[in-house]
Amino acid sequence: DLQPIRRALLSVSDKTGLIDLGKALAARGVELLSTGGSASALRDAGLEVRDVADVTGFPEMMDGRVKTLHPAVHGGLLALRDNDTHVAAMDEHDIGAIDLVVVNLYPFEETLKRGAADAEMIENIDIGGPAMIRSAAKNHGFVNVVVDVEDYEVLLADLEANDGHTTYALRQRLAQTAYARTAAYDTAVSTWMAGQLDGTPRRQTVGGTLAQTLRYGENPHQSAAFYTDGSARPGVATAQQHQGKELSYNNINDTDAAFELVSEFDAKDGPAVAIIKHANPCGVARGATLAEAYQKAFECDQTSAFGGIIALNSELDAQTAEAITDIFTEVVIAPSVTDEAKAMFAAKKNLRLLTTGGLADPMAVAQTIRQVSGGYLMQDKDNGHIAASDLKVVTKIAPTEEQLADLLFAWKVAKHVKSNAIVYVKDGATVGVGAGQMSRLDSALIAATKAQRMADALGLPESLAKGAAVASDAFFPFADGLLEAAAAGASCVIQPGGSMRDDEVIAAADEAGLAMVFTGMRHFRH
Ligand code: 93A
Repeated sequence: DLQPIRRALLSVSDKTGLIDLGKALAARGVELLSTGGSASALRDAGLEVRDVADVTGFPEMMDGRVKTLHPAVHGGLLALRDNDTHVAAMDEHDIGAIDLVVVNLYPFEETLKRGAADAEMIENIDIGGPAMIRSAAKNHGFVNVVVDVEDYEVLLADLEANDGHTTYALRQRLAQTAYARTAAYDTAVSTWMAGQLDGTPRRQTVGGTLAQTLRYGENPHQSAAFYTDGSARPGVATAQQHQGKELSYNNINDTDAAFELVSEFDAKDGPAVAIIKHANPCGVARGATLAEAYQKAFECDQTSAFGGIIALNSELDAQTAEAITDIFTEVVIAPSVTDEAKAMFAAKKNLRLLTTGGLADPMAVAQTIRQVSGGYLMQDKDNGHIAASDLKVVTKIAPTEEQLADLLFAWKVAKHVKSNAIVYVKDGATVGVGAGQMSRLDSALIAATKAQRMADALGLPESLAKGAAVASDAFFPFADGLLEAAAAGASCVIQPGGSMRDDEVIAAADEAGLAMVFTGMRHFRH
C-alpha cells in the first residue's frame, strides 16, 4: 500500500509553512505545481514551480474563480493508477498524475469574523479548493491530501520513513480529515446564508471545526472536544482568553449559559451580572454600578456562587474585579476589561478571564442542536422577547411600574433557567431561583426556601420573597404553585397563561391580592 509522491499541487491561502514544505518536497525530487499567489511565494523562495495555468492550458480567470477546475487537474487526481482504462485516458489526454494536493481554503470563517460585507463573503467561498480536496480524498488509495498546516510535518515524516512513499494508513487518515474540513466549510457557508434568509424555511446542517480537544467531558471518564461552527457572534466560542488554564467541558457549557443570560440585559439600561452554576443562574442583578450589580447577584445565593461562572454585560472594572476575587470563581466573561482590573486578576492564576468584544444579540436567529440516540434534534434558538406592551393584566389589580420592571426582569431570567423554572425578583435582583424540578410546585417551594435562606444569610427579619415579583416559565397547571408564591409573600406574577384552569389560577391570585400578567409565550428550557 505504499505509493510514491512524484508530483504535488500546492494551493494555499494561509501560506504558513509553505516554503519549508516546498523545499522538503523539492529536495525529494517532487515536481511542484501551484496557483498564483502560492506559486509566487514558492518562486520567491528560489524554488522551481510549474504554474497550474501551464498544466491546464488556461489562464487563471474571472478573478481567480476558475484556476484549478480543469480535467488536467481533476483527471490527474482521480485516475486510478492501477486501472488500464484510466491510465489510457491519462495518456490520450496528456494528463499527468498528481500524487499530493496541499490546499487550505479561502478564509471564509475568518472573513466572517471580520464582519465583511456580503460581496466579500461571496468571493471567499472557495470552489476549486474543496473540489481538489474531495477528488484527492476520494482517490486516497493513491493520492495524499493535506488541509492542515500541522499535517505538513506528519506527511514529511511518512515520506522519510518510507523512502519517498506514503502509507495507506496515512492517506486514509488524511482523506478523513479532508472531508471533515469540507463539511465544516460548507456548514459555515450554509449557516451564514441561513442568517441572510428572513423567515424562509432553512435546511440546516450539523457540522463544525475542531477548536480544542478537551481534557475530559462532563466526567473524567468521558473524552470530549469543542467544535466551532464558524459563526462570528460574541460568545464563549469566539471569546479571547486572557489568563487561567484551559476551559473544561463544563466551564464552556456554563460560560455559554452565563453570557447568553447576561446578554438579555442591554448595557444601555445599566450594568447587569449573572452568576451561573451547573448551567442555572444562582444570582442575576442589575445595579447602579457593575460592582453593585455583582454584589446583589452574589447575595442571592452566596453558597452556590462559590466556584461559579460570572458574566457581565459591561466592561469589567477594578472595583468589580476586587469584589469578584473575594471568593473562588472559575470563569469571568465580559465584553471588555480595564487594564487595572486585568492586573488585579493576574494575581489569581486559576481564574479564567474571557472577553467577547460585545454582547450576544438575544433576538438573533440561530439554531440549537441536541443529540439523541441515532440522530439530532434541531430547533430555532429561543429568541422570544416580551415587552411591557405584550403583557395582559388578568387580575383585578395591575402591577405598579416598579413591579412591572421586576416582572420583566424575572421573565428574562426565567427564560434561562431549566424548567420547571420559578424566579423571585426584588428591586432588579433575583432573590430565589427554583430550577429543573419535575413539578412546578417543587420549583416554587425551592425558590421560596432560597429567598428565606438569603434573608437569613443577610440577617434580615423577613423573607426576601416578601413583596417579590415571581416569574414562571410556563403556565401554572393548578393554583397550588401560585398559592405557594402567595404564601411566601410574593406581590405579583408573570406567566404565559393558557392553562385549562386559568380561571381557577386567576381567581386564586385575586383572592390572594396578587397582580398577575400573562405573556402568551412560554420559555421551556430542558
Ligand atoms: O476561486 S476558486 O474557487 N477557484 C479555483 O479554481 C481555485 N483553485 C484553488 N479558488 C481556488 N483555489 C483556492 O485558491 C485554494 O483553495 C486556495 O485557498 C487559494 C490559493 O490561491 P493562491 O495560490 O493564488 O494564493
